[in-house]
Amino acid sequence: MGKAKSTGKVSAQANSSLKNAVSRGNGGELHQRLLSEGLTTNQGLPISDNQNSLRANPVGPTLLEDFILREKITHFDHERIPERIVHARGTGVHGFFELTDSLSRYTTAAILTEVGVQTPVFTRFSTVAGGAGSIDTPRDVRGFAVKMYTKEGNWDLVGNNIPVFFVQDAMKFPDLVHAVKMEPDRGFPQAASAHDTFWDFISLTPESMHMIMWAMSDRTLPRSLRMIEGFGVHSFRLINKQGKSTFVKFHWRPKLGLQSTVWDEAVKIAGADPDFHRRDLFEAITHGHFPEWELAVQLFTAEQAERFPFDHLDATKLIPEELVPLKVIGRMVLNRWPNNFFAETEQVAFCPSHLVSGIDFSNDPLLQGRLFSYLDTQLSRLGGPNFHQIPVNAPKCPFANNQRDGHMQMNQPVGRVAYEPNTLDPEGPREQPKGFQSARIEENGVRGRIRAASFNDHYSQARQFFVSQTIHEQAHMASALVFELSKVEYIHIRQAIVGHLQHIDKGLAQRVAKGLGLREMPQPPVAAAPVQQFKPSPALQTIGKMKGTLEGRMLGVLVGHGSDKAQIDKLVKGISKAGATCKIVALHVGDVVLSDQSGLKVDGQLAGTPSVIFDAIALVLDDKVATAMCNEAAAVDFVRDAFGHLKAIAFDTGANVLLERAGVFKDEGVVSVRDIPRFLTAAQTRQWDREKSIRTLA
Ligand code: HDD
Repeated sequence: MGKAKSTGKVSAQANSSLKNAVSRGNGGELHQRLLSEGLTTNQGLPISDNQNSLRANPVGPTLLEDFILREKITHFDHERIPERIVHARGTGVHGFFELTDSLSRYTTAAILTEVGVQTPVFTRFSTVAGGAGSIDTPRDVRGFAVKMYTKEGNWDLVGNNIPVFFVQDAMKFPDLVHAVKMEPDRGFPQAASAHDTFWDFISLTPESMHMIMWAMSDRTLPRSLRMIEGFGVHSFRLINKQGKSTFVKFHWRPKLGLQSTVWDEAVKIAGADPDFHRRDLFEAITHGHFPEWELAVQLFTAEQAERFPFDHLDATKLIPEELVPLKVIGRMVLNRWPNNFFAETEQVAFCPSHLVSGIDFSNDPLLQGRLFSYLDTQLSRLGGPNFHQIPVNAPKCPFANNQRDGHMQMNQPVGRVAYEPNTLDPEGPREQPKGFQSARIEENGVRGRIRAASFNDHYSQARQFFVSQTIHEQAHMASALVFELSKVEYIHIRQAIVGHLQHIDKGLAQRVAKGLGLREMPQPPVAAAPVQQFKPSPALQTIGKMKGTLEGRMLGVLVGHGSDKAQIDKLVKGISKAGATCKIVALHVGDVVLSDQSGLKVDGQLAGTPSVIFDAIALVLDDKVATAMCNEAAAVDFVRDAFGHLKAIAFDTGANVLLERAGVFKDEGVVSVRDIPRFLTAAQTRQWDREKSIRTLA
């Protein structure tokens, strides 16, 4: 029969090990015996020498005939595929989505109506601007892409950790990306927006101002990927049995709450551990601490949307929770690290156009452009139109059609018929009347290259975001703007940005102008629409969404020879009871000999385990060791940085001398290690009030 039906078996085959491939092809006894030894060419030929190439004589040239060498090197030469043009650096995890509250009134999609069913997912987190080998902690938006292998087909929700976007129309996306990526003549900066071309583009793109406020906030400096929110960004539609459509926005909310680092910390983490986020996720999952997110929706009708004081089809706008509350409908748990980074994380192909019946797109012009871009990019990135057969991309439900051939075709469709309609293959795939239906929408108006007037308000929500932040977060934003713009060489670009800021908040504009040493306040540009004074929305804060818990956090305990064994035991027990991970740090790896002569295994050598990787630190040191550590830069930095990054510090009286050396003064967050409950409470948050005493913020 002529149908190309795949049930996932083909995928499994493609993924099968070399051993299986060889044994399937050649059942011979010699092969079976050699297989236990293992190494073969890709054609199944047992390899006798994997150390030496074939040479004309012991000191002679290598022979072209050496097909084993050529096969090995040719494969190696082609191991890399083009990295993603954006979101190149990422890390992915398997897990499941489980619906807890049915949306059957609004949609027919099984994944949103069948409570309790667990749907497998693959979720990839990413930075946007940097290349695949860049760092995990630049100031950048984080991608949050979820592929849900539903029983009705794959649904990809390809979002970010910020609910709005830089531009309104897909036409501007290549310009935005060219502006933020490293400058083409010099090949730097890598993974950084602090350069002329980015801010030049932004200064001429007032619609980006709302996103800029988010980008300059601590949201773009996450402490952990387990502590970020995710947003579908655009309005989508849900379609119910009667064909009625309701608008929907999707939100992922982390169970661990939100947490960010401070800028100086993020910069230092980049040096200490460029893989900080990837490692954090890997360690959490391999230790069974599975990160979890709630899926929440905002549902609203077209009539409601008419009354919003902004256009929800404009991706530079969000819908405040105060206007349309969030309804939690499910949870996602990530619980399985991929077997192979390349095969899964690198080859996973997300497309916003992958959706299931009962869900549909809106007219958001950014989304409409995305529907083209992703499928197109996968063709060159993954080499052809059969990328859906790669196991991580293949639906886990049956799929069948008459598409044939192409690069890397893994299936072997049988029969004569690869077209429809036909009479020759009555069993072949046919249209399904109950299949996907686009929302029945009446469209009218005059076509043209038009930006709707309802998209003109570029500053009101930017202002709302800024005024919704705590004073600490506002100071961080002002300082981030000063930092970024100070890296811009052209003064007119700095001035233009400060001009925009005046529409958002005069105080902010003044702080940034002062930080940049501008003598005069630049003129604000003409605003295309009046700035509306929306009420603050505390849900937009990061600090406000930090959870009073130690769950998912990591604490570091600095010890040395002679440290108080009983105290360390109590502390470690307290930390683990509070749900945090504890790492023992000392000058050297190996064991330290404690006060009772027992040995304690050290997890990290001090010079390689700076305090930036911890949420709080404890210093359990006797006088002698602490005094010696005063001459160790790594020890002084360990303490100074923890203090500077507003973390809680617990100390033994012996460690006083080290605190002094590091310039630490006692505040609410610097507590005796004898008072473990107080330390653990202080460790749940950052000491925001400390900041004004230790650094000048704009
Ligand atoms: Fe995009 C990748 C998120 C606008 C074109 N995008 C990509 C990824 C995420 C997003 C998370 C990485 C997926 C993965 O892990 O493989 N992109 C967004 C969001 C946007 C957005 C939330 C706005 C709301 N993107 C956007 C536009 C275009 C693209 C307007 C083009 C018109 N995006 C791409 C791309 C990428 C991509 C070039 C690069 C690699 C890929 O698709 O697979 O096609």
